[in-house]
Amino acid sequence: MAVESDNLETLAIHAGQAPDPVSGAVMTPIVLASTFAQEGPGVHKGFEYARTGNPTRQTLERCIAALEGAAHGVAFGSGCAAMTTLLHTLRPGDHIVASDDVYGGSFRILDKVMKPMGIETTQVDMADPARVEAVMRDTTRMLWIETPTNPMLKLVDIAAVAKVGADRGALVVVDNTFATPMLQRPLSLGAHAVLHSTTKYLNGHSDVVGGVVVTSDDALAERLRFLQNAMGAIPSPFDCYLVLRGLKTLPVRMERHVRSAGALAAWLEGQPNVEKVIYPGLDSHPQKALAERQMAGPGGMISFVVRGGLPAAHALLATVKVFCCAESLGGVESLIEHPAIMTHGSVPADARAALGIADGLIRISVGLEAYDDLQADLARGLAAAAAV
Ligand code: P1T
Repeated sequence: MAVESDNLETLAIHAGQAPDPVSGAVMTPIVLASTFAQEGPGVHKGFEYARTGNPTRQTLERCIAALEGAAHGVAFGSGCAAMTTLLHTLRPGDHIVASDDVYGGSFRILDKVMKPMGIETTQVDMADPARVEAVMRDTTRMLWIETPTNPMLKLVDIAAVAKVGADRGALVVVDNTFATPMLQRPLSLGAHAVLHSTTKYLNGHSDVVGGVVVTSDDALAERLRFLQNAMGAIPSPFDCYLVLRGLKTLPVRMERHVRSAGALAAWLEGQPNVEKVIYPGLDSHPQKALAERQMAGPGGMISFVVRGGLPAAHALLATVKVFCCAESLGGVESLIEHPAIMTHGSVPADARAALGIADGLIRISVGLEAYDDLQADLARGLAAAAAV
């Protein structure tokens, strides 16, 4: 029997899972078989061929769906695979309205994959829902919301923008990768579907690339399952197992990520060669009130601008040791990166400039190391940057 609960801490450990009926194993088995025996043609235990369905994957899909309060989950081989498959529910001639500041790879899919297929996207600062409404067309079929955005940590009022989309019959999708269901549950605010790069906080240990889409819309879920099987961008059973394992500690990890990030953001704001700190929990963040209303915590990501531009940024990145210079986020270890060169290099320079992705902009993913070590590491990095 599966454990039932309304508490995310319990669901993260038990949702979709029960001791293995054959062996009693308390952890979900990794089922590697690519095909499943059928008693006769079409007579089977619910699994036929492993692209179509796999027990380890199904358990993961059910667990993440439960955490987001969704009826269905569909897992993929990466966040980008999840996005590309979801976008294939659209048809040529359809139009998307997306947040202006999205992960560089998400922009690349919209601009270099979907646009040549006749699916155009208009990007807009969604801080004001009226701006979303103003760019919607008769052909707008999807709103693509990222909140907090990557890397500028802008927020979107999900309930307000979802209403604009739903009133016009558009599917409202939220990329909830930065917040996780621990901090924000978009379906309860009116979104129709939620996407995650499970590579990040959900797995949490920087050893899996994966993605998922969850929804309570039965027809959308059926179409996504069809596309998951037909297009085939599935995750491996081992990766599904690792994400399931990571999910069990998501609630406690997020608590620590938020606590350390909040303290570091406040400390960074007091440093003389830091020009600006962007963190939704700071009074200086223009949408702090929205963060408090919409999120259970401001998250574990901080962006800041170091004085001295590119040379100073290079010196900082070369000096830090606890923070590892690498793309990605959401792992137990702290990461630091330079969005203009790294994660958002695929965004055109003029668009980056308009968003504020400057040469001095640094993004950090605050990990679970001792807080004092994190602060001391950044202090050394900032001293090196000041000396350039
Ligand atoms: O890397 P992948 O699992 O394919 O996920 C893509 C993706 C989707 N959505 C958001 C908000 C993301 O941040 C990402 C991936 N982002 C990084 C690799 C990064 O360093 O920002």
